[in-house]
Amino acid sequence: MLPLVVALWACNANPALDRAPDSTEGQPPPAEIRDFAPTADSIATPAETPATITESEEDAVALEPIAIGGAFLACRYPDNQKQGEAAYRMDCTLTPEEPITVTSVSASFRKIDGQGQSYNLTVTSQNMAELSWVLSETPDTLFYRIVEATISVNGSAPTVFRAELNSTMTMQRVATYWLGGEPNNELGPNGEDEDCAEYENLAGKNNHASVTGLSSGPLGRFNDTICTLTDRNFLCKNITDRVRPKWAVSAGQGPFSANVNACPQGYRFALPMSEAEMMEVNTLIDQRPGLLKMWVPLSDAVKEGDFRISF
Ligand SMILES: [Ca+2]
Ligand SMILES: [Ca+2]
Ligand SMILES: [Ca+2]
Repeated sequence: MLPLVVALWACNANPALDRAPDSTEGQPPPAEIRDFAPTADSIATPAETPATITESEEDAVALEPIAIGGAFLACRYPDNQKQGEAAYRMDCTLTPEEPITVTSVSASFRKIDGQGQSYNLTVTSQNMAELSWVLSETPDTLFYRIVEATISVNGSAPTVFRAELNSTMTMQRVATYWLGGEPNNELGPNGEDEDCAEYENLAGKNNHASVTGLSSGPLGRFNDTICTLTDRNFLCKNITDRVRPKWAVSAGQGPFSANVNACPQGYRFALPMSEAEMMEVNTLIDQRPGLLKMWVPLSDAVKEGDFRISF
């Protein structure tokens, strides 16, 4: 299993306190982070949780505002979510450098796309003592990797934190997205089992029906196949701009493991996450009759039958 979260850093008004990210690729310099300086409006706190929880006047005076610039934010998606949901859950935790007693917190969260645009995430619940939050987001932002939070603890100045998602999530299967009878984990000629998902065009879907005698629903396009097959393109989603098309097919082909660098700049190996997106991709690939099949980021190589999506 991949490490859940890497490359976390915090931004502070004092550059000396900034933490360098583990990787600088594709990440804006700290100066840009300050573009997201919070306003009163952006420091949102869920209605269930008061913005400020102070035990007493005395406590508030006794506790020094903490320096949270050295804290780090980590976020991950819980397992077993499902394609086709209207919202997806993400869990985030802020870990201070030293243990602290928390008396008040305000926090707001956003996803950041490749051009630095931010998209608000909804805070579903907050655990003040543990500085942890349950967030929800729409499928539209799922493949953006950067989570940004503006957090104030015990009256500290609002501080901007960023976390880079690098995780996988087991995904409940939606039968209607798969071809009839798939996934079937059929053994290949050398005894390999089928651990990677491919996306069939209409010709492939019709061929599957004639070979197996099994019909598929209107959206059904996925099949599990052998991961080392090389005559497959990759499905790519635009995570950067609103100018180029939302979906693209990689120019090159390769085995499933070649997905990391397969997509064009600004696009990411991605999966349709709703019926509407399935229809968009169906339309796209059916207009490309020369296209054989595409990989999509679903694999049950870790645990048979347990398909994972990567972020
Ligand atoms: Ca399998
Ligand atoms: Ca199969
Ligand atoms: Ca397997």
